[in-house]
Amino acid sequence: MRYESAIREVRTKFEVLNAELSLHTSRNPIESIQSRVKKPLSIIGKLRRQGLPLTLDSIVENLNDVAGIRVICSFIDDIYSVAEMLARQDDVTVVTVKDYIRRPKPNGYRSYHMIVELPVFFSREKKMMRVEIQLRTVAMDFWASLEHQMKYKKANADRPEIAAELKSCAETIAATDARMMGIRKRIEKLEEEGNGETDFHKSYLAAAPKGSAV
Ligand code: 0O2
Repeated sequence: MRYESAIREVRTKFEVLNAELSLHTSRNPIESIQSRVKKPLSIIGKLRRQGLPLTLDSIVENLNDVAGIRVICSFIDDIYSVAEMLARQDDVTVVTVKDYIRRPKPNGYRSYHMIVELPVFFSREKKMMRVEIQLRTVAMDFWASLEHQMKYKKANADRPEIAAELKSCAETIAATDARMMGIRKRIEKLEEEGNGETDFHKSYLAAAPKGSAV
């Protein structure tokens, strides 16, 4: 319940940011938000692998990803914008950041990971809760979801030629992400240039005799 509450707090923060930014930019920087509380069996497995005690205190102390939230953004720069806006909020402490976008994993995995800590107020107490946030674009999510399915369900997914093919797909997707952001920026620039000419200026230009210095 505590971890679900922490997820709710963080989700609301992202929803508020998305609502405000979509007013300013007429588009949604956040496409969707998914969340999960880690299943008890996965928690036990992780504690065992790390040789940690199987107690509630040990979970709270040692595991940062019991509450997980995945924020799917439209463009690469949206990831950095919303991550920075969250980090600036004064009830949020950033515990760690792993930037697998600037430094992708050797297999090609790209995402921006943050562990944040924030207060959650319950009936009798305030608890500082940790949440793992994964921010990625729609394209990065497409790759990670399919890679996860293939890797975890098939024994041969680690063969070098398959790993190389998956990595090559990740690179194609990253290049497409960068191009899509470039296209958006060009459109925004053109719009800005168009808006720079006020209606008054446009009609003045149209009315001015050819060759005059307006
Ligand atoms: P699930 O089921 O998604 O929760 P740590 O959690 O810090 O002990 P690690 O590996 O250092 O372990 O953390 P990291 O690098 O921040 O990655 C944690 C999560 O990122 C993983 O959670 C995945 O969700 C995702 N992830 C990391 N690497 C890959 C990858 O190569 N492919 C895919 N598809 N996802 C990845 P879990 O706990 O593995 O699983």
